[in-house]
Amino acid sequence: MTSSARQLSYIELRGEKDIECVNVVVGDVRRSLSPQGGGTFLGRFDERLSSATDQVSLEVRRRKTRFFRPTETVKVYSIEVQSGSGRQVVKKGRVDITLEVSSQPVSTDPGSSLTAISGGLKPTTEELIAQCPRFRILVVGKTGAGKSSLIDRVFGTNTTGVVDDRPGKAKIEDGLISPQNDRFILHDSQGFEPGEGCNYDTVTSFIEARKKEPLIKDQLHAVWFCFPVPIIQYGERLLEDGAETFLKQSNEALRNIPTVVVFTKYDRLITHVQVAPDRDPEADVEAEAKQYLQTHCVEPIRRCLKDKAILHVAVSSRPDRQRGLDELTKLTYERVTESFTSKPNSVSPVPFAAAGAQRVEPGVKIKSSIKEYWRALASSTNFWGFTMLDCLGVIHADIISVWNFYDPSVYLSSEEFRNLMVNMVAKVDAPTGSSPASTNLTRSDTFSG
Ligand SMILES: Nc1nc2c(ncn2[C@@H]2O[C@H](COP(=O)(O)OP(=O)(O)OP(=O)(O)O)[C@@H](O)[C@H]2O)c(=O)[nH]1
Ligand SMILES: [Mg+2]
Repeated sequence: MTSSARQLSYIELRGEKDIECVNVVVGDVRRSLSPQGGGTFLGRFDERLSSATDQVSLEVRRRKTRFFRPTETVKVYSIEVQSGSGRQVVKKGRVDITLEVSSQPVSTDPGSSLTAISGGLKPTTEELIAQCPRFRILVVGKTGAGKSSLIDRVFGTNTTGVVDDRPGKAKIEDGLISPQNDRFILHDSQGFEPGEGCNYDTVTSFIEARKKEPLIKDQLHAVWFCFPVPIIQYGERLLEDGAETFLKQSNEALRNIPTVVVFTKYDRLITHVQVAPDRDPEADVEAEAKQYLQTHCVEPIRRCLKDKAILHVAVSSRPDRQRGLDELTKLTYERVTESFTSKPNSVSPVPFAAAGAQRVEPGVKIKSSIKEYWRALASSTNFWGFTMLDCLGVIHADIISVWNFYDPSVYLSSEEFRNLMVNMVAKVDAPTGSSPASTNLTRSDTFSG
């Protein structure tokens, strides 16, 4: 079946010479524009515009300069595409953007986007990714709570340098896809100041609206509530007035959405306990910190939520502290699996997206890839009758999508890398006189559980 849809066919950005790279994001698709020199970047493609918003975002990464810009920055420009087809020129500060939109017939067959890798054999992960291409997470917390630092540690991104010039409502509603890891969408309540009632209302309405989305890929998959561990002796407080009201109000809205309370900057508490003047040098620092956390963080939140059990974890985003991040990833994955898995012993798209997006916990990836995915594969007849090359191609595609390595030049998915892998297997495994490409698998060659 076919219908007509608008497609972005051409985009060009003219800016300054310090622009390092430009990504265009249309709906769930991100592409890099090719550099033309002199601050000009362009791309020709046939991405269908997202019908919900008809919005295109451009992420512009600028180099550091010795004096004026000590770190790299990423700025996000959002463009509302005008109705109809044709050329549209937009000026954003010192950047000129040209878009060309055309009307094209498109197939409405739901299976048509799945490309067979070879001989009709499809990567098993492709269908899961088509149903839920990204893990959608909302991170809530006051300004400076450590939200961006936490996201960067868990997802291997660089959001702390991002300057987002979109208005507050768009920031939370549209979400942000990182150029370093496009397997998750971040909805960040950034700039949440204590007492900003309307900002809290924006977040609650956003949560409610996402609950009504019919497709799981558009729903919220997890929420992290970030509270920096307060050092009471310094006069710091866990719950500002607005935050307490918001926590109570959002509790109802968050029912059935995997939510974890994250106590951030835990390293500050450890240091505080270590240097306390009257402390017994033999006492266990971790045990004291845990007790403090229970009294000053967990209990107040539990009281605020009228004794409702809360999932919580203390983390630090400092490079030498990993443990809390592993725990947070595992806890989130488990809750997401409970909430979004309908059939036992099956791989569901949302937990699969959660496992793929994170970059701290190999165990979660292994659980998602080996325990469920490989077991499903072993009990299927997927590989029966296909050549070794077809099968390797599929396994290769699946492994890359599960592990979500940072691979900006897309080398791991290239033909070159695939050939390298096939040749390696040929040397190790092929019987004399046969090539892996031509060896057909029989049922007994398939994997056994
Ligand atoms: N000691 C310590 N400092 C941290 C930690 N995480 C973040 N910080 C520092 O806290 C400050 C704020 O961190 P961000 O990650 O930008 O906080 P944010 O919540 O994203 O803030 P907004 O974007 O303004 O809403 C920065 O100076 C970080 O270096 C942590 O785990 N430990
Ligand atoms: Mg931030």
